[in-house]
Amino acid sequence: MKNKPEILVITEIPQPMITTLEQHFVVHKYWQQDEQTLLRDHAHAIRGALTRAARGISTSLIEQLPALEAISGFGVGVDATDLETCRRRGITVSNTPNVLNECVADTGLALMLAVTRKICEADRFARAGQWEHAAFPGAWKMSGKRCGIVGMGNIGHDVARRAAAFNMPIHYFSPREARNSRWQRHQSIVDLARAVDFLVLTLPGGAKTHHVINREVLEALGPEGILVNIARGSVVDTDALIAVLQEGKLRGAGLDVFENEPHIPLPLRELPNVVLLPHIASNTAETRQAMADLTINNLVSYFNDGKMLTPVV
Ligand code: 8YV
Repeated sequence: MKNKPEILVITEIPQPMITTLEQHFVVHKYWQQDEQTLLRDHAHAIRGALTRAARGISTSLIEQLPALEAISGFGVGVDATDLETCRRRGITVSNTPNVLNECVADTGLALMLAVTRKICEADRFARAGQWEHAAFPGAWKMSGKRCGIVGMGNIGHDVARRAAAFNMPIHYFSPREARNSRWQRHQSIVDLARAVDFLVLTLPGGAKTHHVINREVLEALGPEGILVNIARGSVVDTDALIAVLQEGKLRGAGLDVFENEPHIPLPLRELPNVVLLPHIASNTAETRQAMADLTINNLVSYFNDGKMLTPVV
């Protein structure tokens, strides 16, 4: 193809994605190059960008790319990119909705089970040969307990359907009504936390939801409550979470996301009743392939037909 559009790939992505992108675009690898040289030589020609959802693209970089028209995000979250600036500049932004719902919801259920049944602790116990000396202390039952979901979007619905199969009554807090009228909606997150045993977070990140899971919510969830975060680290006040866990005011937590990824505070890593994952909810071969295809197809579609397939802005 003549005159391939130039794009900037912000974060390291798998080589097969680069190979496919290079069939359609001139690809600049931001993470591999000296920023000043790259911007001096190519800033005026770069029309597209590709980034991971959790990383986004900084406002200062957007401002240094005067020809930028389209940003394709690998992931569903768009909280790490300044959408207002994009709107003002007329830059189209897309994400990869829906293709990851099932895997993210599966991870939510995996964390709920792992914390309540102490799966990771039991695994450490078995590996260490401790079973030869003593029986593993008991855990707790999950089936039939009340499941609370914060953010009843598509992922929230998939968590609810799975939890319902465990005979768990479904409660939720969300700006929009759930598709199932048997699920009970609450007026605030604190009310929801008071009414449930599990609080599963599937709400978007960003300024509006920053630290909505605060000490008051965690204390309302109570000493038999379990927090599961498969949303964004920013929605939880991590210091408050650590404090309530240390004070025995919460039974446990299952966390796939953190405020300052990839750094996880030492006190969290030292708590036995916490299961920690390195942001892997969507990380299966099948889902990552679907996300990669959609991320690339959004850019190809924009530059061929003037429209992204799944635009957010
Ligand atoms: C990905 C995510 O792990 O979809 C999102 O918003 O955070 C995740 O699915 C991430 O985008 C890949 O780095």
